[in-house]
Amino acid sequence: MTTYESIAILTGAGLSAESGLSTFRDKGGIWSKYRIEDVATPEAFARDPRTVLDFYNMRRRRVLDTRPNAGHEALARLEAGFPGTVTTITQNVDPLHERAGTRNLIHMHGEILKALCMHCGTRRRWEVDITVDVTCGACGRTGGLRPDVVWFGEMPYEMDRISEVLEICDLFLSIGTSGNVYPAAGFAARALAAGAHTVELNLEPSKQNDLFAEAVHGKASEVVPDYVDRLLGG
Ligand code: BJW
Repeated sequence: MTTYESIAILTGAGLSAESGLSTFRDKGGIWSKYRIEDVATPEAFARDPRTVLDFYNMRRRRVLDTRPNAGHEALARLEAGFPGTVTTITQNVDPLHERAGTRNLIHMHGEILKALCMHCGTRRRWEVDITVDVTCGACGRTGGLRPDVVWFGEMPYEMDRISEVLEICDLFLSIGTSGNVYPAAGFAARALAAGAHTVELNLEPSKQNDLFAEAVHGKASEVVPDYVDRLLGG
């Protein structure tokens, strides 16, 4: 296999599916049970905070004892064993990359195990339910805590750092994402324009299918370890 120096990895909900966490747009996925407009916009939170908090409280409880699968573990092995730079950009709000051992990680859509205070901007670890009457431990004000996740219409985290990573990567891997949500859905095109070899590892062809020089379709727990073995094996 070609020698690379800088690998950028974009991951999505399909990587965590085999750990038992639902994807969004597959049959039976989260958006088949909830309307985006009701639970995943700042307007929904302003209108009906209890419904939005209940939705994330349920999902937070679910991730607390969820374990990474062979796909997450293979990516952590790649970061540890690859002689160049590996940066993992995840759209997932779950903690499974870090539980597997990945360290150079960007949570572009935030983290469900953190709370954000809308009054003072403090982000802190948060593993219990958030309710409308919780007081922020940093500023002492009540009613401003929300899950630290990025809703539609909000700016994803660390976009400047992501741009730098996409600009210098020579291999771009897109794993377990349908390619429906921007700006992440535009990363393959940006990496390709910067000269990277682009690869999709997904259950099925994504919306960006034609931007990938190489594609392997199958379960993340199988195709990711195989691809990482190829990269580390030289
Ligand atoms: C497997 C598998 C297995 C299954 N193995 N694979 C037009 C109109 C209005 C708005 C817009 C517009 N065009 C663009 C926008 C902006 C909007 C957007 O993209 N809308 C689209 C719907 C059109 N985007 C935003 O608002 C974003 N912010 C923004 O753009 O700010 C301005 C800006 C401008 C320029 C630069 C920078 C910023 C914010 C988006 C926030 C998304 N938030 C969510 C919720 C987060 C919190 C939570 O978890 O609840 O993020 S939505 C949801 O979708 C979640 C995910 O991270 C995201 C992506 O989903 P993902 O990961 O791709 O999952 P699925 O389910 O779609 O796909 C799973 C895939 O896995 C499938 O392909 C399966 O086949 C596969 N799979 N099992 C391998 N075992």
